[in-house]
Amino acid sequence: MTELTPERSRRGSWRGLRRTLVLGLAGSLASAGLVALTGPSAHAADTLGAAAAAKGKYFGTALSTSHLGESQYAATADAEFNMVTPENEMKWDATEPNRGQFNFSGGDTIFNHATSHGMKVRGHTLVWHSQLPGWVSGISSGSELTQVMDNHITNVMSHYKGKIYAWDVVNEAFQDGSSGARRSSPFQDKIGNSFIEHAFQTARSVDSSAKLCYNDYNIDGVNAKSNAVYNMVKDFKSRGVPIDCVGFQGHFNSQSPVPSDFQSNLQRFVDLGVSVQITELDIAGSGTSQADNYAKVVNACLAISKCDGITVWGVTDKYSWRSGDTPLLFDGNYQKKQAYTSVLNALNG
Ligand code: 9MR
Repeated sequence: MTELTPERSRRGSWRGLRRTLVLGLAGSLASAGLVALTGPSAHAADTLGAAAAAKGKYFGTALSTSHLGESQYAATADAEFNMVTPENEMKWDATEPNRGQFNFSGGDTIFNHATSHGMKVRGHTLVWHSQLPGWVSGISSGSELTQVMDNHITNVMSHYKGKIYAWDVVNEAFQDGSSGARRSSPFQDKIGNSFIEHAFQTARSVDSSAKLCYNDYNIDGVNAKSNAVYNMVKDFKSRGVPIDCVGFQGHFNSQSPVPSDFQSNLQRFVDLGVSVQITELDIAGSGTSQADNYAKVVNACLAISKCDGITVWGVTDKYSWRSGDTPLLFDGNYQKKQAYTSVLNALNG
């Protein structure tokens, strides 16, 4: 029960007086036809998830089972975010370490934690050349690998059927640099270009309720790699290959800063008929420059109605995959950084 201290009481009566004055003034202006009388202005949300939700978006984090037992880690995640991506637990090496033997223990731990705290889950990731068990890369026949890929997608998606907000169906299939070519991978090399659309078709047939995303990094501005992804999405849309979203990972540092054409690049993908999501945001740096860069990303997403939301790639700097860059919103002691305030203000703006 809240005690009414003299201080609270004073603030209370000042608030009451101020409210009377403001309403009185607004009422006179309204009757004079000078302003429209609207309801009380919305209270600014005080968590990232709530602020994003007020704008029709989500704000998520990657979570790892390695740290869930640390109370501040879990408490910070639970308080601030409304979407979760398992950082490693739904990848191939975790879910099918041996052929046909599926293991959902880590994925389920993250899924259950998230959903029991009111957060949704992005599935990450079904087909990726990395964190891929040796038995998969050892398959030499394209038709056998296609069957194995289909079986993997089918089992993992069936386990979570109807419960996942969006799946990163295929991750990082294009090369960096100026070629715009597909990256060499077991899937690309043995199945060929068709592996991506095949994966999306299988995914749709297993769980039609999840949004299906293609996810990649270094595609945040217009460049050869993002052009290649753009052309793939355009082609998929023209041929009816099921794709709903493109994930822009958003790993930024001084060599790859937030590009000035970030928003227009997102927009050109939206114009193809997909939504866009910022899926693994982290920005190297500190202080005002880091905070400003975060605000740029948030403002770009806010400006695009079909930008579904933003996920940062971890809760605290100390557990970031690149902790030396201090790229996240909470420091190693779970204190809110300047970047946190900048994101919250942008979301509330
Ligand atoms: O953050 C993840 C880290 O814990 C893993 O060791 C690493 C292994 O590849 O993957 C990291 O997450 C990656 C994500 O799954 C895909 N995009 C790049 C991310 C950072 O490497």
